[in-house]
Amino acid sequence: MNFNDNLLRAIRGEPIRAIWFMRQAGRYLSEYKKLREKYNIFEMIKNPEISAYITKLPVDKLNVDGAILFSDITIIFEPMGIDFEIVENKGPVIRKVLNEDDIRNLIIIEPFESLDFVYKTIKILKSELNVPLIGFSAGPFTLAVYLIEGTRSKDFLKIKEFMLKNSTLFDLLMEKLTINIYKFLEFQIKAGVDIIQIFDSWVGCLSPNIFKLFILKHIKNLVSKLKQYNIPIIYFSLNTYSILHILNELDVDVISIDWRIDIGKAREILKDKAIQGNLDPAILLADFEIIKKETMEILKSINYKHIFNLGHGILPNTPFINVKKLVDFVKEVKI
Ligand code: 1CP
Repeated sequence: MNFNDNLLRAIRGEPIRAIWFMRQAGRYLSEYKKLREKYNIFEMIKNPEISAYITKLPVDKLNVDGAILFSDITIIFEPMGIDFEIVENKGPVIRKVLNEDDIRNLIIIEPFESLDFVYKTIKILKSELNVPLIGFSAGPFTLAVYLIEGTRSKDFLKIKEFMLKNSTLFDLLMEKLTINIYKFLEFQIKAGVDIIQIFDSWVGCLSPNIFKLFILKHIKNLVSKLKQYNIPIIYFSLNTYSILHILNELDVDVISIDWRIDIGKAREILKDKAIQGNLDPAILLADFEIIKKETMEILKSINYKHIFNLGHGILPNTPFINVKKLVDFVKEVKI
């Protein structure tokens, strides 16, 4: 079995095309839907055989250049002592949002003890995969949003009010979350993942100045500690055109952008960083002629250090055939 290292080579800047998708192991796959009739998401994540099977599905079926561990950003909540559930069509819901005491007493996790199933899943995958395995965590702000808002938010007003009124306590929360995220990512690296992606989905709700004042140092701290392991780091967020120049300061290898940014413009701002993205996931609901046209727009706008991906995860109602045809198209088309 030849190892396909296109993704690692594209990140390094070699003239090669690489493609994978966020949420490539999800509801648009019939095999996934079948399993979900029997198990809930945490039963699947906590079962290393099932989790490894789902992780491999898109690699086998689509021939993508990377596998992303089937897990969730909330998987560290249980060992942190957070009471929560994943609600259908809504996502994570925290049963009791954190107060000052909860933040001061937040548990620092020991992943080798509490998240053994993740270790086992990674070990299975490393022996069976022929593409790089992407491990991941959320960024500290994105976890803080769930812990303070209670659930995904439209306006992020609770977290903003909290951080502005209790900035010292917010800083402590960010520090503790950053330690936990670091420990979780270090643990995945030790288990064998080849690439790390930090999903900081919600930082784009902040102004550039607030992002700089309240968030940036924690991400920098996380990244600088991870750097010792010498594996590529991808930083993903949404709605970040206005802070892209600040993200360029991060010592990460890849910045993942959404579709609201022209990728050619992002190339100018992000200088020599690799860029991941940025097809709108909704495009995959359209006819293939439109998918092809929008994909060509992207490929024509960026010709080095590019990893083809969507700007966010694959939508559950995406026709599988469209995803399959897109992978083949990106792999074959000459510009
Ligand atoms: O089948 C189901 O009902 C479960 C749906 C589901 C799935 C498939 C959840 C609940 N999580 C996951 C897996 C998951 N989550 C992966 C697996 C690997 C892959 O990409 O194929 C990854 C990388 C995530 C990451 C994740 N979870 C993020 C960051 C990326 C993003 O979407 O912005 C976030 C914010 C979450 C929280 C979460 N967990 C589940 C849902 C539906 C959500 C999102 C809810 C929200 O928008 O707030």
